[in-house]
Amino acid sequence: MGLLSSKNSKINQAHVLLLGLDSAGKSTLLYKLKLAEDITTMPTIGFNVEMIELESSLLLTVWDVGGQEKMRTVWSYYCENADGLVYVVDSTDQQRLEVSRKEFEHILKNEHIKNVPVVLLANKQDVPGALTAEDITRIFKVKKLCSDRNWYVQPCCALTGDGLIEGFRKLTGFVKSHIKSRGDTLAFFKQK
Ligand code: G3D
Repeated sequence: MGLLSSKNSKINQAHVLLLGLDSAGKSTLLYKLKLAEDITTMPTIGFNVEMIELESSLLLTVWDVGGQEKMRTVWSYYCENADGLVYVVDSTDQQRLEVSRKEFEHILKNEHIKNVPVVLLANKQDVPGALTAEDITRIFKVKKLCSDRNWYVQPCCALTGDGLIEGFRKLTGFVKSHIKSRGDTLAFFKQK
């Protein structure tokens, strides 16, 4: 999808997939961001769509597809238009950590999101004993799985909002350079 320049403003749009197992905290963090940024909500059956503008030059449309087992099978359908991926992990749910890791590994193999930047949110940092961002980086083998793209692991607490803006800012920066490099590649092929 990428840069869709509005005629009336200089704002560009990018599509961001918000994935993670059910109960990871996706709805909570979107709601928190919405309160912080006064963003628009468009609730729909089965998933949420939110518009977030953290930097004046880029409007993120965030798709929260839902993380129940049934919904995980349709994640791949949403990859086609994605310019960025935010993957939310419940850092306290050690029982389902391996399930979450496998889903993460699986979605990264999707051709449509090859090279698309990723921010992992290590959520629920307010809970004592929560795995740290470093733990999540190691357990999810992020360095290896994301060696073909920009990535970052951000500790956060969706309840208080701590770390959310930082995580989405990081993604915004990545998305901008991803779209730019894709544009440059297109320009390169047009020249040939
Ligand atoms: P989902 O949208 O990924 O399915 P939700 O997850 O946003 O519905 O969150 C699932 C539960 O986790 C909710 O609790 C929510 O309050 C809680 N939660 C989300 N983020 C945090 C966090 O950062 N810290 C803590 N302690 N809890 C969090 P309930 O009790 O409503 O099911």
